[in-house]
Amino acid sequence: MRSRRTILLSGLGAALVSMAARAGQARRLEVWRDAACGCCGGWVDHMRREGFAVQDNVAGSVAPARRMLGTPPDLLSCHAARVDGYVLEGHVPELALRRLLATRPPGILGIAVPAMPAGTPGMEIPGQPPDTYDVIAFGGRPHRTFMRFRGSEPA
Ligand SMILES: [Cu+2]
Repeated sequence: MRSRRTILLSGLGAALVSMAARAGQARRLEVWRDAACGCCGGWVDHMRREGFAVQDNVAGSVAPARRMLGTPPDLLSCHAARVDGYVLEGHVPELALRRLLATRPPGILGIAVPAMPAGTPGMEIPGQPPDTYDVIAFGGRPHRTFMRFRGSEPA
């Protein structure tokens, strides 16, 4: 039988290993946005704060990147991104991305927050209450709601 001390130490070891894994594999995120988009920069800052190593591609148009990624034209917002093989569109909260990466539901190409709801990460508008909005999963048919948020919190 393992002693209490051994169990405590192995628990600590596991925690250290997972911390090291997280620090070592700064998750890489590629973004495509146009230079004039202020709220896109706000979203990039949000993702950097959450620990993503962001490769920020500023382009005259996001359309070629969307064609390359296969972003559905009915879910457009202001910027496109790719993380770990998944396609993102718009002000997707990090929490929704984290759930996608942890659960990897079959048949999903990516997630999107169409348009630009107020209160999404990078779209905080002083004095305006956050909208309630859906994060949409695409890739299957039809699109479906992946998570619902109000501002940056699940609703
Ligand atoms: Cu935006």
